[in-house]
Amino acid sequence: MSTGLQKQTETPVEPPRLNRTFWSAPKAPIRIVHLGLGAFHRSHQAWYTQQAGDAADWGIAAFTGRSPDTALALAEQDGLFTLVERTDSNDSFAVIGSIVEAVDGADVATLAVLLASPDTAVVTLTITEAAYLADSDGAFNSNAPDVAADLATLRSNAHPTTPLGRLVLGLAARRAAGGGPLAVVCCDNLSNNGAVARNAVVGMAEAWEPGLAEWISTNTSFVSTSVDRITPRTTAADVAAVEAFCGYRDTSPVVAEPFASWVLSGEFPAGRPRWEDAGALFVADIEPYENRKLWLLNGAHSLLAYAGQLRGHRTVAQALADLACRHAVEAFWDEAEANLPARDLAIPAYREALLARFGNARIAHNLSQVAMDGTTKLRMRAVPVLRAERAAGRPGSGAAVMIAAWMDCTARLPPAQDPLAAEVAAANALAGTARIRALLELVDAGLANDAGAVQLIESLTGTFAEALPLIEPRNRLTSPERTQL
Ligand code: CS2
Repeated sequence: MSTGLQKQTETPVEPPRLNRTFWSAPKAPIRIVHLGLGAFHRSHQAWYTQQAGDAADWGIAAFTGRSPDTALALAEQDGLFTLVERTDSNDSFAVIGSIVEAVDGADVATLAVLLASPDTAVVTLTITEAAYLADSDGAFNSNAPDVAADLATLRSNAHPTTPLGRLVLGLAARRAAGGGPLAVVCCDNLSNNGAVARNAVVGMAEAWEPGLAEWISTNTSFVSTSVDRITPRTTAADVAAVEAFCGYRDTSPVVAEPFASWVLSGEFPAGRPRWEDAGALFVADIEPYENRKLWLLNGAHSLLAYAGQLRGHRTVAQALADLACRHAVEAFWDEAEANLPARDLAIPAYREALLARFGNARIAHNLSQVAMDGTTKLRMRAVPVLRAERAAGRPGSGAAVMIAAWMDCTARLPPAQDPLAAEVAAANALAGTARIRALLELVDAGLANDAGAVQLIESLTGTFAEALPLIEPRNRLTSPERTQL
């Protein structure tokens, strides 16, 4: 018997692509230009800008770095993306609309037009630590090969390829157009990052056209910041989770921990969003905040990255769960803490919070990602603590073991991305103490001349093999003691 019903061929309904119907606020005018459109910019500065009470006045034009992919993907979503805030038990989802234009970084002509505009008041940067081409003392290295290549393009009126060269060209357009003063806000994990950015931008301009360097020095405020929000790389599973929960397809969501912090110090001659509405802190003296974050968070991250990979772990949470790594982190923290001013920094609570943040196993933060650019990162994360400990007459083993573990990784794991990768490989062709000294020289020339430091680091290589290392933290408090502080 026929039912009279035809069998339907079911075609799965494609969810719509994330678009403005999911985010109804009008586009804010472009007043911020960002260089380095990656996941961290989106989970941090874009989020802060969206939370500001005057967000409607502050749109971001964000330029990618080497690869245009994120710009191309976001442009198809009108700049919109989903921020997934991930706790250790659940996810929450929010659309972020503060990026109103996502642009391929190679489009230097658009960058120049935007920087020339007097409407643009702020330039934010997340171009990676290595991109500032700084020596270990933060001075601009005008002999770096990238600088020579960019200077040649600038001189021949072609488009530079490094973020520094592009920024300098944009600032030249601003000077020519009379666009007026503005603020450059460095959001990379470097100590004294405003000064490092100033040295780099003014140094590059000086080598091209000294008059421009002078204009930049007078008209650009280089704001120093300490930025913080753990933001792992987005995975295919994250894309699927957004689709399942939100009912639209977003090819470029960002996952981050709920915690966020932004401490800033400096002038904004053409204004800025009210980032303080979202919890940003404006301070006169940023150094203690920078050091607290760079040493305790980033330092521990690098230590976990090298020690953890040597012990076969893949993520920060996995490494922290290994007592060998955990003890090394606590010992390093004891040393770092001894060199931080105790007042106002609430270091015991900060450490306790870090353990919880690192321990969030739902944030799959890959150690291999943290391990990249080791020569630059160790300079900010291990060297200052090691130097301070040695100056105080203590060995500094907690910081030294981070450098030793990095050295072991360079020899035992596939080569990681590093601005000095060729030099690292050449140093590894040496043996014994000569190898240790040559590798240390790439991180800090001064320490490489300290025979005691070289010997200490050499003695700590091999720490993270199979057996538990014998590093015991000095003043380790138990969790209940810490929470009471
Ligand atoms: C990490 C940072 O990859 C790294 O070097 O240490 O990206 C870290 O996750 C952020 O600074 C957290 O704010």
